[in-house]
Amino acid sequence: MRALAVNVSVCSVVVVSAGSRGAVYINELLGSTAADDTEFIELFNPGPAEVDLTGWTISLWDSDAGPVFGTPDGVSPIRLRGRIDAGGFFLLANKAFSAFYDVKPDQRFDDNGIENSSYTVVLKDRLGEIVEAIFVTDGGEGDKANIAGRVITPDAVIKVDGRYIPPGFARETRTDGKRAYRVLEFSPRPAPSATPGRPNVFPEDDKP
Ligand SMILES: [Ca+2]
Ligand SMILES: [Ca+2]
Repeated sequence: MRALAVNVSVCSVVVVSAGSRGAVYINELLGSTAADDTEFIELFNPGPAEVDLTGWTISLWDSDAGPVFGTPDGVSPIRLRGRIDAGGFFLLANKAFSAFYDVKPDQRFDDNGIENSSYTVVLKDRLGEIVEAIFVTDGGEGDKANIAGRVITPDAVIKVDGRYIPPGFARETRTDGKRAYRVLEFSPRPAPSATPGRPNVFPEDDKP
């Protein structure tokens, strides 16, 4: 029991690792779509050097108030395998993804790997330090960002109007370091604004 207590203590110290920030981040995620869920997670490396993702993980924590709070979602943690180029993308996707997108993912995860209710997605580096944590919520009362049930302050909250779970999100590229996200579409499939494996597109990018 003592060892468990120590582990929990260590986990509670770091919310965001300054040393890891900016190295690689979650650039886009689609977790809930019409019919079978087309799910993918896109990482982006804005840095000047290739990053070996071996040992990195993506964890998904149920964030709905109630008995399931703090339990891991189906495929969590996803242990990353491979490398991400400087200025490049790393794409994880489920099987349903292939029916709608003509791009081969770098890594697979199981279908229905991302739940369709409030969750916290956490990217950790090979040292186990948190790179970022994003809370995606349907606005349910008592839902909170967490890691294994420990409430955290996330780096970003993705929420539409509190009546349904955002289907997914895409991060805007900004030079001031601030975060901004666009919410992807639930329907039709594929989400028209989703850009798995390539730079995100925003409405202003479409203007002449
Ligand atoms: Ca899902
Ligand atoms: Ca993209």
